[in-house]
Amino acid sequence: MLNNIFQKKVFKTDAIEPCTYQVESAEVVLNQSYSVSFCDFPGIGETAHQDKRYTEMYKHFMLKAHCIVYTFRADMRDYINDERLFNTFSDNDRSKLIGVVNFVDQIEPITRKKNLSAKQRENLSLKITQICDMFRIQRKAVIPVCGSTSKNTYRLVRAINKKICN
Ligand SMILES: Nc1nc2c(ncn2[C@@H]2O[C@H](COP(=O)(O)OP(=O)(O)OP(=O)(O)O)[C@@H](O)[C@H]2O)c(=O)[nH]1
Ligand SMILES: [Mg+2]
Repeated sequence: MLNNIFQKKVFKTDAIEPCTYQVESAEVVLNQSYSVSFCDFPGIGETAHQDKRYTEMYKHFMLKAHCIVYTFRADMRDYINDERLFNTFSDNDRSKLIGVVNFVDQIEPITRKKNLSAKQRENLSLKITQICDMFRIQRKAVIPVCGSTSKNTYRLVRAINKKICN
């Protein structure tokens, strides 16, 4: 997703193996006075031991961040790890949140077509409602994106821009 924003392979990705174990960041220098740091974090849910370490790490960085983009997957329905993590978020953390639903191309019923079918769009809308209700996020703060086709990347950039300019 971040690579789509940069239109460049800045952060490592892998089809099979987890590959982000530390925070990795890329700096965008806007001018002599301003720059924006984009950080990629390891994801939770691999092992309980890692989750404990990552939760501490998130807490530390979330204090400093101006915008937090939290990614859910459109094709997964187990939320236990997200729930556990969201319970640690303060109101201040929440005010910086943008929810992303990634992998929208993989939402059921999967087709290999470029655009989502009417049924996929309907299921995506239900998925977003479910996420908003479970995690108390406003619908306008949840953006469906597709990491493989860059769909909605621009919408995400605009939302990030709005958060960091506030
Ligand atoms: N089909 C599809 N593939 C995607 C999408 N977004 C990312 N991918 C692919 O999913 C794979 C995993 O992506 P990563 O960026 O390595 O995953 P990650 O969640 O950051 O995992 P860690 O870095 O290990 O925490 C890569 O092959 C991406 O190209 C998407 O929306 N649709
Ligand atoms: Mg990663």
